[in-house]
Amino acid sequence: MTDNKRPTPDELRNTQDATFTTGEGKAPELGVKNASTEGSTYRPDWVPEEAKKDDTYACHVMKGVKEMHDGLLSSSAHLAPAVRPVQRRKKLTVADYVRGIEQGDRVILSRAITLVESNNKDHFKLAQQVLQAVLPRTGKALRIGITGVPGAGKSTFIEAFGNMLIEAGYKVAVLAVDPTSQVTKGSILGDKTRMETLTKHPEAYIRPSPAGGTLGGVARKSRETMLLCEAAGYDIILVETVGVGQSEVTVRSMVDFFMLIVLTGAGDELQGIKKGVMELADAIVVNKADGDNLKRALIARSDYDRMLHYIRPATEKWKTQAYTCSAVTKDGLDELWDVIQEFTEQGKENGVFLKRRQEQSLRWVRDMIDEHLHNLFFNNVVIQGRMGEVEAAVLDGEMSESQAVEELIGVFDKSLQ
Ligand SMILES: Nc1nc2c(ncn2[C@@H]2O[C@H](COP(=O)(O)OP(=O)(O)OP(=O)(O)O)[C@@H](O)[C@H]2O)c(=O)[nH]1
Ligand SMILES: [Mg+2]
Repeated sequence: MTDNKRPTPDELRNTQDATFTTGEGKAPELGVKNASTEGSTYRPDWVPEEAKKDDTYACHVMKGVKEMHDGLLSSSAHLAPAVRPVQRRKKLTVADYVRGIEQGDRVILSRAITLVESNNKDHFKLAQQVLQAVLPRTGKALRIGITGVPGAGKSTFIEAFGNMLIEAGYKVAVLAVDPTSQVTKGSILGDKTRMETLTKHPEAYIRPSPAGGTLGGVARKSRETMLLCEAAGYDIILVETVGVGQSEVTVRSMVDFFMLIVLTGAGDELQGIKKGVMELADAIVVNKADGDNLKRALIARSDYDRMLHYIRPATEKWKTQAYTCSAVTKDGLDELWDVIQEFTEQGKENGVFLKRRQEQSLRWVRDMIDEHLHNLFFNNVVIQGRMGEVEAAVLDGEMSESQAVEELIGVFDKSLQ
């Protein structure tokens, strides 16, 4: 076992076994006095006649047995509470994390992501040091965002598309951004059931959404998770988000290419897709173009293409178009990958790709400042003490909203001096 490698299940089993036996990991031989068992056993009151002559009789009773033969606790159990050996995880240093990530160690990568997702201040500091150290290795992956209403087939698509990319020789990481996961207690996205083969694939890494509270919190954690995955050698990052609320805007702001997965049935009203979401997309993909649905999918595709005429494309010098595919039969996936590659090549040539990345970096900085200031204000004890009173005054009509803001900002300013 090397220092930076976690033990294999077999190694782990061996160490655990050793804690339940004595000496060198071997069970003591019956009747033989053993330094570690001596004094902890005694002979029972009754032993067979012939055994009285022989001290090596096997039957010794251990003291402090906590359970009776029927599995119930003995009356003296409370005197000797059961102590389970706890396997503590070795604390990793920044160098351990960096080395592990650079070697593509998935266990260390997961631990680093957990650090990034933690709300603990020390973890935050450590995470930032790790990020800083791996920064030169980031930025080389292609970042693809995928959105669509629930049931559009995002997860099934990612399973099929991800496997296709792996077959083509890429390492793929799948992340999810779901600001509602705090409420639903667990991510509804990035669900591993729909990504069965991808989950098991050594060239794929799947991480569900962090539970970050505010969308800003989730956004920061997701971006940093993306950077860690890039540093760990993943070439393509697929970021899934559900097509409701503000999360598409967040994901758009962290990816190079953004696709909207839709279902057949023309008209955006039908699927609750807002025009705003179409404006973010570099491709609209009509999924489930298979079987009886194929004809309808082709009609939907031209309907979307028509709608796109009236919408400003999301990316400069790129024409957003509609495509069809089937995540089940895998038809159209190749074509879509060609489109993404063309988009990337073209963007790198005309400078749009880099420009977007730079704008995104600066946007991240500003967003993080916003988030930080927001927390600083609302977690301020003086503000917390004053807030209720000011809000009540607004509700009673004694104070205008603007006065309330001025009052609270004034209080905040003073508290900082
Ligand atoms: N026929 C057909 N069914 C599909 C296709 N893609 C997905 N489905 C089915 O559509 C249903 C929803 O697919 P998901 O992949 O879970 O959809 P999702 O967009 O991830 O849904 P949420 O995670 O709830 O947002 C499943 O029953 C899939 O089997 C497809 O290309 N063709
Ligand atoms: Mg899903």
